[in-house]
Amino acid sequence: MADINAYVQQLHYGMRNRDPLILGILVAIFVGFITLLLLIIRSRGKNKRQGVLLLGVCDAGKTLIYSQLVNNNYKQTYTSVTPNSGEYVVTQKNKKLRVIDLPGHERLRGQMLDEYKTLARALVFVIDSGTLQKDIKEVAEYLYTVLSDKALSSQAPPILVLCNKQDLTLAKGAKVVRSQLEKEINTLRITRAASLQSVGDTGTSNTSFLGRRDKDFNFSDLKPLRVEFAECSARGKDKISNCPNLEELHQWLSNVA
Ligand SMILES: Nc1nc2c(ncn2[C@@H]2O[C@H](COP(=O)(O)OP(=O)(O)OP(=O)(O)O)[C@@H](O)[C@H]2O)c(=O)[nH]1
Ligand SMILES: *[C@@H]1O[C@H](CO)[C@@H](O)[C@H](O)[C@H]1NC(C)=O
Ligand SMILES: *[C@@H]1O[C@H](CO)[C@@H](O)[C@H](O)[C@H]1NC(C)=O
Ligand SMILES: [Mg+2]
Repeated sequence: MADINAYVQQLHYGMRNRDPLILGILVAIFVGFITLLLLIIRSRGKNKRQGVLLLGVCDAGKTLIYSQLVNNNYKQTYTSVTPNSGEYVVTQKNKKLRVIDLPGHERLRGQMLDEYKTLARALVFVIDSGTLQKDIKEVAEYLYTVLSDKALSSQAPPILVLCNKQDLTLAKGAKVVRSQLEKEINTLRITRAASLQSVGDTGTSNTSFLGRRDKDFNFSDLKPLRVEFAECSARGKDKISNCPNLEELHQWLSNVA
């Protein structure tokens, strides 16, 4: 009993003696705690963007892909005039993404992209691989617009060029699509740069040249932007052919989630 009393007294004495030290430790812990809290809040803010934008020209298959991803069903689609937005859950990571299907109509897509780009965590640029030959100009111009968008390139969302409609017999594979797009964008960037010069670029729009000036255009040279390619068929299920369905897209989405 006496032992304990002595011990408690000793403890009291020691405490009083170490008061400044303990205060210092408490302040340090407090400051560390606040810093940690701020860091957590900041990283939360960065991860807030959940939007996966489905982009592409008319009839590429965006709405059908959206329907497969969000509602898990196949349905008849019609030219969209309004965006669709729905939840997609990446089960392996227990994370949610918001898939946003934007209309591809020439008159709407620019304004829609401006409206939704701040939400973009990732972009999926959908291509009709069956009619690319015919549509290459329009497709390349839209992709060029997306890739050279200042706000987007500062956010640097990962981009997937999705070569849809692989079930069609004349569909081009991802490799061919990539090289055709590179060729088309290569000429496009020259004509765009030239037209800006002839207009007498006012200097307000510091034209950023896509890729490297000393080389032909290559998707690998887009520095902060990472552009990948994949194949899919939004209609793959009812075909006997062993063309890919949406597996590559699911895999990519789980990587960016
Ligand atoms: N064969 C085939 N047809 C497809 C595939 N994906 C979409 N389609 C068809 O292509 C047409 C256009 O598909 P949508 O999903 O409406 O195209 P969209 O990109 O939403 O077009 P907009 O809304 O006008 O921008 C529809 O008739 C679809 O059934 C595919 O993988 N294979
Ligand atoms: C933008 O313009 C400045 C000076 O006008 C130049 O130094 C810079 O390299 C330009 N940036 C790009 C991306 O061309
Ligand atoms: C594009 O760049 C990559 C990596 O630098 C290279 O492997 C590929 O061959 C290039 N493509 C063309 C068409 O030059
Ligand atoms: Mg649509």
